[in-house]
Formats: sequence, structure tokens, C-alpha cells
Amino acid sequence: MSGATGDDSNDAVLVAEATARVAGTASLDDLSALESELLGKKSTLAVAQRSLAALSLEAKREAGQRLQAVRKQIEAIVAERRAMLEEVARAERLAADRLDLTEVRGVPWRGHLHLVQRTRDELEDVFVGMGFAVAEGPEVETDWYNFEALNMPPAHPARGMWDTLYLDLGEPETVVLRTHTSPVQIRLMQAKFPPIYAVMPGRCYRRDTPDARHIPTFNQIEGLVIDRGISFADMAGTIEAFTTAYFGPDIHSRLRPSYFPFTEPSAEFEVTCTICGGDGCRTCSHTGWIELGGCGMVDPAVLAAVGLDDEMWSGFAFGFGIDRCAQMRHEIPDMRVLLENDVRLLRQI
Ligand code: FA5
Repeated sequence: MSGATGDDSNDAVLVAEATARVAGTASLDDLSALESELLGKKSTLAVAQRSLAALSLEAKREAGQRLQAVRKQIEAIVAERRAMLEEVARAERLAADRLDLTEVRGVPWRGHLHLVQRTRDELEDVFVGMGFAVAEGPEVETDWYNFEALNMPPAHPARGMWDTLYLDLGEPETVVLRTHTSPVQIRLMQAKFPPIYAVMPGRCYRRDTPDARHIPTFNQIEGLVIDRGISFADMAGTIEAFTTAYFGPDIHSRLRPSYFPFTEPSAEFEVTCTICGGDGCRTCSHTGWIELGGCGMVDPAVLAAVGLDDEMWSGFAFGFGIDRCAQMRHEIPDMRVLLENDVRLLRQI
């Protein structure tokens, strides 16, 4: 750089020279090195600024202002160049990070819906094929829908069948994470006058200890039929048709007498354990059978809760575990893997 001397033409030369050198820098490192050469403590400019101390007050002010203006101009030129070089560096980084997917050899692996979602879709399809509609209800429910309207008044011992998760909302223990999809039966009967032929899939929550057949967040598909003259035989036939459609004709199934407060009579629906073929294993607790769900004829008390005349209307309901259906059809020994999201498994199922 030429000497920083005391007149305007020299200043212009100084700035022009700095501009040319800054423009010639090719990298941010080069620019930083040049910046300290042009503006740092040992720069010609800084030396000139320090030397003003010997001048008279008037001359010092005049030369000082001029040199400060030169400094500002050079700073602006450096800043402009730095912004440009940073932009170039960013573009280079992006280009280096770019993943060219067209370079993947062979057929790339494509994602797909989770097995539980696919099972839900397939089960819906089976029932839609039988003429059922599909409905949904909320996962956060009031005690009334989850229990009371289903013939379980407060303190009814059957409430203990479900280990319930309560939400800290409103009065204590009045709002729950639904323990089953059965409350959607109530909402549907309130919303629609019979005849009703519907399935209601959705997520449910229980304080169940996870094991080979249980997870705390799982899915059920509820079924409800309300019409004139519906009998237990209609229910058994519907479940049989569903089993054959979903599992194929080779699966063995059975209904076993059971108890639910909202159905009478009630039954549990079981299939032969597909893991051991019925011989008994850890998954089926060595019984050879796996429970898929509960079912039964809608209790008159439930019809009364929604104002339906049980002399005129009768019906059946069922609630199957969707995860359990997926587990049996795909022969998964431990249901917990459905929540673990291990991609090695997800790719296979
Ligand atoms: C019920 O939940 C009743 N609401 C079913 C019902 C509906 C009966 C309509 C009568 C009429 P249960 O608690 O047995 O019943 O659950 C039904 C099914 O949900 C079970 O057979 C199982 O397949 C599934 N299930 C229940 N708990 C879990 C869990 N923790 N993890 C995975 N699946 C579960």
C-alpha cells in the first residue's frame, strides 16, 4: 500500500489500491489476512493515524477525519467482499452435502405404512365389504361415555377390568384416556337413529404392563349393529365371516362365554395361536389360544342410556384388538416390537 499521506489524492489512491487487492482475494482466510494488513495495528493506515499526535490541534482534526473516512471506506469494501465469499462458501457446502438419489444403484428401498395402520385399513375394508360404515370418536373421553353409559355406574366393580389413565381436567377422575373404543358406540347411537351397522377403529390407553400380548397404547376396532330382530347368531356369523376374510379359511376360532357390563350375553373371541400352531408357547401363555376381542348382545341398559326402546331394537357389539390381529396374522411372538420402530423389522413387515 502506498503511504497514507496528507492529501485527498493520496487517499483516493489508497482506497483504489485496497479495493483492487480485496477484489483479488479468493477465500475468507485470504480476506482476513488482507484485512489485518490494511486495517490492523501495524497497517500503514494505523501508523499514519498514530503519527497525527505530533500535529497541531487543527491539523490533527482535519487529517484525523480524513484518515478515519479512508478506514471506513476500506472496512465497507472488506465487509462487502466477506459477504460475497461467505455466500460462495455456503453454496459450496450445500453442493457438497447434496445427496444425489439418482445415483442409488438398484431399486431404492421405499417406505410404507406401519403394519398396525395397514391392519386397521384392511379390517375396515373387510367390514366395509360387509356393508358397515366407519365412524370415529375422541381418545379423551368423559367418565360417562367410557363407563357410565356402558352400564358401569360410579364404583361399579367392573370398572376394575380396565386399568384407567385419568387426565387432570375438571373434577377428579371425570376425564379419561379412553380404555376401549366402546364409548364410540354411545356417541354413534346418540348421533344416528337405527338401523346402525358400523365399525369404529381407534387408539386406546391402559395402565397395562407391557408383555408379549399387551402394550399400554394399542388399537381396537369396535363394531355395532342395531336393528330389528338381531340375534346372537347374526353376531357369530359376522365374526366368522370377518375371521375367514382376514385370516383365511385355515384359522381356527371359538367364542367363549365371558362377561362385559354392556353386553348380555357376552363372549370372548379367540383364535389358535399362530406362533405355536396351538401347541402352547410363551406368547399364548401356553394355552394354545389367543384372545382377539370381546363381543355380545347390546345390554338393554345401554339402549336405555341413549333413549332407544329395547322392545323395538336389539343388536350386537364387538371390540377386537387391531395390534393383536396384526400380531396373529404376521406371527409376531412379541407385540412390543410394534412400538419399537426398529427399521430392520419395519422393512420386513
Ligand atoms: C374390551 O375392551 C371391550 N370393550 C370389548 C367389547 C366391545 C366387548 C363390545 C363387548 C362388546 P377387552 O378389555 O377384553 O374388552 O379388550 C378387547 C381386546 O383388545 C383384547 O382382546 C385385545 O385384543 C385388545 N387389547 C386389550 N388390551 C390390550 C393391550 N394392553 N394391548 C394390546 N391389545 C389389547
